[in-house]
This record gives sequence, C-alpha cells and structure tokens, in this order.
Amino acid sequence: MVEQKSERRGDIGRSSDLNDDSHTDLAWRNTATGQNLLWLMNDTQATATIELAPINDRIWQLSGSGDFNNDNTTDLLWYNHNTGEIVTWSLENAAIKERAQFDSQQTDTQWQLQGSGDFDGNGTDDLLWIHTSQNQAAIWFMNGLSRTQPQAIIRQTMQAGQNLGAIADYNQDGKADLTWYTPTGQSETWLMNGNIVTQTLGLRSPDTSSSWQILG
Ligand SMILES: [Ca+2]
Ligand SMILES: [Ca+2]
Ligand SMILES: [Ca+2]
Ligand SMILES: [Ca+2]
Repeated sequence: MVEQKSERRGDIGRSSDLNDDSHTDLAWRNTATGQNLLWLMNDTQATATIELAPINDRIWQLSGSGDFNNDNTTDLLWYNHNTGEIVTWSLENAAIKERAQFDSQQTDTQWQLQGSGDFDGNGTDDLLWIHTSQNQAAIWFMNGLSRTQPQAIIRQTMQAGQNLGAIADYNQDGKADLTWYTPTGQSETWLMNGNIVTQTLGLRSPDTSSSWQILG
C-alpha cells in the first residue's frame, strides 16, 4: 500500500489491484472536492477512469486497501480520525459492491490509520497505525473488521522525519514488512514478524536530492 501525490493539489492516491486482473491500479481521493476516482491500469497506462461515490466530508481519509470481507477482492479502507470510524468499500469489477463499518473506538486522534497488510501471515489483513508525535507505530491484528487482540506497539521507533513509504512483503515470507523514507533520501526497511522487527535494512535513494519518493 502506497501513497502518491499528484500534481493537482489535494489529490492523494493509493495503489492496489482494484478489478482483479493482476494489474496494479490507483485509487485517488481529491481532498479539496471530496471526489473519488479509480484509474484502472495496464502497467504504466491508465485504461479507464471510474468515478466512485464522493465523500464530501473531507475528514475522511483514504487510508489503505486490503481484503476485509474475505471474498478475495480488494476493499478500500476509509478512516475518520474525528470519530474513529472505519469504513470499507468492497469492490467488484471496480464498482462498490458492499459497504461495512467498524467503530475503532480510537480516542487518541494522534494515532492515525496509515494502511494495512498481513503482518502475522495468517491470511487476514491487519491495520497499521502511526502516532504522529511519538514516532511510534502499532499494529491491530484483525479478522475482517474485528480486532483479535489489543493494540501491538512495534518496539522500534522511527527516526524523526521518517514517513511510511510502503507496506509490502519484501522477503516473501508471507508477512508484510515496512519501508520508511526521509525527505533527505534515506530509506529503511523493517522486516517484520507480527509486531517484531526482525531485521533493519538501510538503503539510499537514487541520488541525494529530495525529489525522489517511494511509489511502491
Ligand atoms: Ca487491476
Ligand atoms: Ca474484499
Ligand atoms: Ca493477519
Ligand atoms: Ca516479509
């Protein structure tokens, strides 16, 4: 799960396969207008643009994607950090098939839902939260939209200025890992086993300019 920013102010994109053709697509939310769009992609070409229902309340963030209703299709994950509500849109053929809602009861608004991945490798997607001022991350282990255990803090702190670059399984052990980047071109990958960091790998971006961002 990756966040991308377009040149149009307010557009924030998330990538994943949204129509089950094995090509990674992009979901866009325009945070200025509340519009939501899908770009269905064939590698680097957008083959179709599909408009989904708008969400006019701009507090709602497109926070990630995953399969939360166990039908093997990707669902979009929305978060309202004022109320703690989480909503998923289950997609079929790039249209909304089903909506589901979960009250996270997250009362500390500094914990922000940042994405999802299967961190313990049990076949269900879990939620990644980042605390905006403590440089801490935490995982909620999930079964669909139900938590299966209390919040699991990751016992390693991010460096100041590190941002989430991607959630992906880099060592192909079936468990999601994390990549962080800084505006100065440093990136770091944490290989994960649940909420335990088993290895930290440092990388540098292609050059030291600040214009490189991880896209996936
Ligand atoms: Ca696709
Ligand atoms: Ca699904
Ligand atoms: Ca899991
Ligand atoms: Ca892994």
